[in-house]
Amino acid sequence: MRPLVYLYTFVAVAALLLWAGAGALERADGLPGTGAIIVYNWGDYIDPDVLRRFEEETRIRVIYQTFDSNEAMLAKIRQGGTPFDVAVPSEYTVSRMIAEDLLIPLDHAKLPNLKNIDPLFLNLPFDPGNRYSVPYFWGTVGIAYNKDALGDGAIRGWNDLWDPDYRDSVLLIDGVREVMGMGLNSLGHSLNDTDLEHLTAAKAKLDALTPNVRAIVGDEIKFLLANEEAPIGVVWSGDAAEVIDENDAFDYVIPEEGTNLWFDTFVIPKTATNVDGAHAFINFMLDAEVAAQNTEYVRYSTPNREALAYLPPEITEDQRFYPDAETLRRLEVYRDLGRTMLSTYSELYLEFKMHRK
Ligand code: N2P
Repeated sequence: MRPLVYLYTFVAVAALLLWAGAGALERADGLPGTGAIIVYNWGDYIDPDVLRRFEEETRIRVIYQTFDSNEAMLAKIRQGGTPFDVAVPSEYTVSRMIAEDLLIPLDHAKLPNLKNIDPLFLNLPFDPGNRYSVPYFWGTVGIAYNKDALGDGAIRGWNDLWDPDYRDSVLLIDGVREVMGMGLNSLGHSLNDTDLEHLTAAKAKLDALTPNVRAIVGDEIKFLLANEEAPIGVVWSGDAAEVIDENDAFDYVIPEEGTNLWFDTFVIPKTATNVDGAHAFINFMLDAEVAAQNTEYVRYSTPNREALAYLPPEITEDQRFYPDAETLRRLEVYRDLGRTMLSTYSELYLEFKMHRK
């Protein structure tokens, strides 16, 4: 071949390779042809490596957005501006979303990994037959405290937090049901109480906690505790597990007066534009080995029975995060109290938050 022909051939082959390479990149990016899904999840609630694996294995790109409360998530989905394909409400918000016709029924044929979920977590009253939701993580609301600072066993229940010794010592997770629930439980009332007198009393009780409240915060609560910015935190269980991993001065207590047992779930909102992609994502997350990897990262409790085999016993046998049946029996699951009652809760909670000293 003449040199010029070499050159042409070289240029042609190089162009072809570039073109093919760009195509591959595009696919890896999940651009044309392969689709994308928009996942709406709580902050700090997935192993980024799991997301990467999903994208690699399915060629479906994940656009990922986060929220920090059921109420914020619900408002955004109601409003309908973003075409979310998957969302992660807790049980009482699943009920609300079903009632408001915001969800697409799941196609169980596309979720073969549902068989991995412990039947204990299936068919719960908020969604009989799991028509709309499948379990992701579960946990409790409780108290993380620094036993070196306060003394081992210093905290047993909600009412310990009102001790005048704990001035400026308590961080609260910013959640309306969580904080109002603490007020209600501390008075011996139900977390689902709708008696206005009880709710007002709970709010007054919270006001009395104000001198001890250092701050009301979001996901950063775990870093603040682990860094010993405060010795006490009202937190979700998995956040406490992470704090303890970071700082072994901490312990986690399920309050003796009772507390909330919650279940977070995957749903497909009616805003979805890629329903098949959403099912593929949920089914991937239900895979035993994926769920185990995700559980080790996120530190919440997994409802995936098959995943337990992949997890170290230090995790699965820790009664603080996998409490026994007897403990579970004295816990309460939030019920959907309806829009009006939730507004009442929110108003009282807001008043408590705003009028702190
Ligand atoms: C994760 C939040 C846990 C959700 N940052 C509690 N339902």
